[in-house]
Amino acid sequence: MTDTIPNPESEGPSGGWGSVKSIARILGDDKPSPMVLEELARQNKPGGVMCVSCAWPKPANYHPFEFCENGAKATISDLTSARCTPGFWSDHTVQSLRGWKDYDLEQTGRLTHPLRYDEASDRYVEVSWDQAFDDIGQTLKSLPRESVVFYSSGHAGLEASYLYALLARTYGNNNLPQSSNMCHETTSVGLQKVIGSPVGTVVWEDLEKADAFFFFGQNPGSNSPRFLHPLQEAKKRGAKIVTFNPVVEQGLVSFVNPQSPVDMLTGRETQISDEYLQVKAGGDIAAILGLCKVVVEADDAAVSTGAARVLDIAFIDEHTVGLESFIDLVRSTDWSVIEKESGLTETAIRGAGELYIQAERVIGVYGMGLTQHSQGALNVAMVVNLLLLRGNIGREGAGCCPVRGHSNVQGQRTVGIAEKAKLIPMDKLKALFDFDPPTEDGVTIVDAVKGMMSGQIKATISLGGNLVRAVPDQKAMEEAWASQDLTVVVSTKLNRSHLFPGKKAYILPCLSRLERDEQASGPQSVTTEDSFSHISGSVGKRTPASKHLKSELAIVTSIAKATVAPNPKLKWDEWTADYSLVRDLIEATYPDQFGAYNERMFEPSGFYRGNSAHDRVWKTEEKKAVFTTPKQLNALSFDDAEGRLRLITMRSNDQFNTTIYGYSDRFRGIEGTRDVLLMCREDIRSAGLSEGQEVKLVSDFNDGVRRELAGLKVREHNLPRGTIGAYYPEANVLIAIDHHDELSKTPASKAVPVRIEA
Ligand SMILES: Nc1nc2c(c(=O)[nH]1)N[C@H]1C(S)=C(S)[C@@H](COP(=O)(O)OP(=O)(O)OC[C@H]3O[C@@H](n4cnc5c(=O)[nH]c(N)nc54)[C@H](O)[C@@H]3O)O[C@H]1N2
Ligand SMILES: Nc1nc2c(c(=O)[nH]1)N[C@H]1C(S)=C(S)[C@@H](COP(=O)(O)OP(=O)(O)OC[C@H]3O[C@@H](n4cnc5c(=O)[nH]c(N)nc54)[C@H](O)[C@@H]3O)O[C@H]1N2
Ligand SMILES: [Mo]
Repeated sequence: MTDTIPNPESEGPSGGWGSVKSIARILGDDKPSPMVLEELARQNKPGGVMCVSCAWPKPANYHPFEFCENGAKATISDLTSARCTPGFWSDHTVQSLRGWKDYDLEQTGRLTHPLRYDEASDRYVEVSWDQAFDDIGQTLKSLPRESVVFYSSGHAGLEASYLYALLARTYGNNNLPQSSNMCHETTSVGLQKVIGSPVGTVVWEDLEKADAFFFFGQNPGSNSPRFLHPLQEAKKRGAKIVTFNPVVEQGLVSFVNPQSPVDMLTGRETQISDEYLQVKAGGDIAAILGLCKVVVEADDAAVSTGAARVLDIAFIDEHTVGLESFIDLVRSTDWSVIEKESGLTETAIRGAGELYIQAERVIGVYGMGLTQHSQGALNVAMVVNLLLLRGNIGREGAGCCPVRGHSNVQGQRTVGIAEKAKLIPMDKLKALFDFDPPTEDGVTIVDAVKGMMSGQIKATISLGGNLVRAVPDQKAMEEAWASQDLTVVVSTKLNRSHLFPGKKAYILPCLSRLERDEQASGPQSVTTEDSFSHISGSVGKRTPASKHLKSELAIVTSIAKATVAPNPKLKWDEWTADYSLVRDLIEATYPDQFGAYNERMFEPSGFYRGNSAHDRVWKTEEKKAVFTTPKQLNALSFDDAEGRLRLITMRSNDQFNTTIYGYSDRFRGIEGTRDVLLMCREDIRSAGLSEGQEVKLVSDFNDGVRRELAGLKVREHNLPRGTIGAYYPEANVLIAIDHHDELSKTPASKAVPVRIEA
């Protein structure tokens, strides 16, 4: 079916020469240091450096080059020779930079000195580290504890992250939201509810044994390209791949392995998806219900003829609750309703359902296409329903595979960066550090943004990230962020968040993980956790971009020393001198997961910290895996009013979140611009528009607030009717902060209700 999917826009298969050319272009125009290729060769191998881009696992049997196009871009971007020195500010005011694109800010290069915002000149000026920490500490001490937020983006290693969480708690709150609050918090909350584990259950060996992969709203070609290697292997041994995605993503259609000389010379493509179902945005609940209907119908037929059951009855009886009410809904829901809600035909869903039944071992993969919806957690629960029907969780070659974003986003949560107090072993912290940890829950990102808007949040420390640009309601957020008493952003590069300084504002420049981290006891290494819950050591070798940089860990402990009352148990200086002591603390806090941490951190593919659901131990309220009966058949919080469209906010192949490397989205055939509105031909025609026409998008959320994005050029794209696409983060101005997953508060960025104004 896939090979007939028209994708005329694409320049060809993902991977292949296109990928090599794309890296070469970045190498050419980003002025990398000469050591880039050597650095790439060390990537994701034992004793090497763990990629600064995404959280895809590191296989024990690694390739000679275990990196991908986007890992290479992230590496090159960190190793650029361009520098954003204090001198940059003699030519630019903060106000003037607000007109710059994200791409242009990124091109200014690595930050070199700590900076303080000077209101009189509207510029950042150089400041000494000591002065910065002193002022930050004084200000934090003067503020109500609950008014300060400690945000982190998922870059920093486990050691710095553990101490950052300790900083917040010894300061006096659990205000530790993270980038996953905009991302896989739906998984942390939704998956926990139904299988008792907040993270995926599969490990690398499962990829090698699976008979089928079902992809729901995850785009490996752009966002986790090394996933394409095990998928290629899977196809070679006859495994099937089925994709549900409104957009025809090239990486899920075909792949040429850029690291296979034979494939590259012959242009030999591997077809990836056997079935590609272009579900409507927000239509997965109905689509998966349809798959379940195929399974249940086949099982009913087997029962009536006395053939072997299609449901895994032994597993269901022993391990699950809730099947009956779910099956009642499956039986009573008409195909016509499923077709209408999903936008797919019964025939297409039946074809996919047959592949599900034929496969003995199935992995369900998902990403932002499921999590970023009003009913994102229900989407996740539906994937679990499908897997549970045939015992596809906690068994070799099967399981649930949420693909995580930032390189250490999952790990930061593991070691204590969490706003939910019940997730933290507070008794351990109390015993280890002799203080009374705060017991009240902290804020999520949505709460934090609303708190800034209402004036209740007065200061934010950001360990990485670009919060102002990443959150919904971005225009209002810019004002709200700048109204705070203090903003501190620990960064490698200039970004838009820096351009809305609080009354006091600091930019604290840090080392990249690629760089040598020298402390009093010698060179340090750090650790990160990947999507499969494996922990790997990472050794930075490159010369730091500036001699004034500090490590993230050293910045965290310096803020802590300036802020938190002295306590002999809080040995911030000793920990900074030797990170292995911090790993001992992590082990003492989480002994079941981090045993022999320092000894095991350089094991090939990292060490596994375990996962209960992987072993069919269900830490849910019911002590079983839970079938969820969906209360609605789409993932939306609005209906299809006349003229209302569902906007997907998308990533290009030339960006990492708010970092824009360039203007080439070659898989989708979009070059030289990001100001596009993707629509199918029928939608263009029925809206009375034509290709190339400039339009304005306006929000159609039910709160009456005017939100708009102008200057988008209409472009025909292969999409289901009623589903349109524009790029993130540019489109974030259109999303209401109150439009989020009901359970986890993850912003609903994949079906934003909008209208078009010509
Ligand atoms: N190169 C690169 N790599 C990255 C990132 C990056 O920006 N660039 N970001 C990193 C981060 S933080 C994350 S979280 C991950 C994100 O990686 P992904 O989870 O892949 O996220 P997206 O690309 O936002 O969306 C995934 C897919 O969902 C589809 N989709 C949209 N709406 C729906 C829907 O309603 N149903 C279904 N079934 N599909 C839908 C989109 O078409 C898209 O193909 O990638 C990480 N890796
Ligand atoms: N509309 C819409 N909004 C979205 C999404 C979407 O799909 N659609 N996706 C959401 C998702 S999945 C996520 S994860 C968030 C991302 O939100 P964030 O994590 O806040 O944003 P990033 O763009 O990843 O942050 C980039 C900045 O991090 C800094 N940085 C880079 N490397 C390092 C480092 O090693 N250390 C430190 N300290 N700083 C570093 C640089 O200064 C860079 O400018 O956005 C979310 N927002
Ligand atoms: Mo993410």
